[in-house]
Amino acid sequence: TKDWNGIDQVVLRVPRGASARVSLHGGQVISWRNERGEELLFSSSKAIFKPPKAMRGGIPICFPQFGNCGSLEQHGFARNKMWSIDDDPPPLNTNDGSERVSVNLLLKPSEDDLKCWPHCFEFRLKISLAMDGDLTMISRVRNINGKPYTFSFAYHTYLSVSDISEVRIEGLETLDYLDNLVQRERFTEQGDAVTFESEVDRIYLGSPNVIAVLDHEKKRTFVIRKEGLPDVVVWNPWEKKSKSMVDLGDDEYKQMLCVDGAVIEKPITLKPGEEWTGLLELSAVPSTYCSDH
Ligand code: TA6
Repeated sequence: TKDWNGIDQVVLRVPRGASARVSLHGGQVISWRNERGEELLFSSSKAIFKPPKAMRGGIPICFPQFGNCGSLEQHGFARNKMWSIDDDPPPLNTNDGSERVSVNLLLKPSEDDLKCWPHCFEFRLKISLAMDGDLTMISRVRNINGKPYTFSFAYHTYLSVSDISEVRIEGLETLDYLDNLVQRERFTEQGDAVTFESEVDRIYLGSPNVIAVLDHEKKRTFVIRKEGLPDVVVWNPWEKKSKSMVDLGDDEYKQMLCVDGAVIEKPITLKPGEEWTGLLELSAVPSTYCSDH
């Protein structure tokens, strides 16, 4: 379909008239709605929609580099590329058989890409919407018989929350994290949950495969299940940083929280013919969480 900018989008809808749907622009999920048609991902009201530049929000794919401590642009080039529909995806052995609608996308390096990152890769991305509205993303990166190469990766997931000061993350307690606000110095999480009173920009290391993000006002819990993604990025820019971002409304930091399944501390190295898989499953369930504020 074409959207308001006349930009090609893929929209996945569950059959039988329910309102659950996922919209994609290139390899970026830009909208995920539940069966009541509620939007579950954050999109900035000031997003700059200049394809293929990633818009601020949804779930941009950070590949082959997370952050800016490498030779490539911030978060790598994959999120700024137009992907193609993959008509003939190789079979996946992770399909649990449950009924879902899916689209398969493919990204291969262009001549330009090979100039800045000279590695032969095929990146296959399968995005699925289950009947109950759960969103699954499966990334498969294969080294197509080039020399070995190393990459880092993240599903840069902007969750929509009602009020960041009433949100808590469970599942990261006692973990070590690298704090991007102090040159990635290493700390250990002391709290019984991660809560938010100021800017947070951390990479939690060696996390469990299930993380919960509890939104008090909406009485909603995001359950994040992941495989092959040992690290979790947690980011909220808060007020001061937001004001310096042209593509984020001044107060919008209150309605967003990035919780990214990622591989950063120990990047992946693929030998010729090897393949890496990173699976992320998001669900949004009603919760009776009441903040202790
Ligand atoms: O940790 C997440 C992060 O690296 C933050 O430092 C912030 O830069 C965020 O990603 C957004 O990056 P972007 O390039 O999308 O503005």
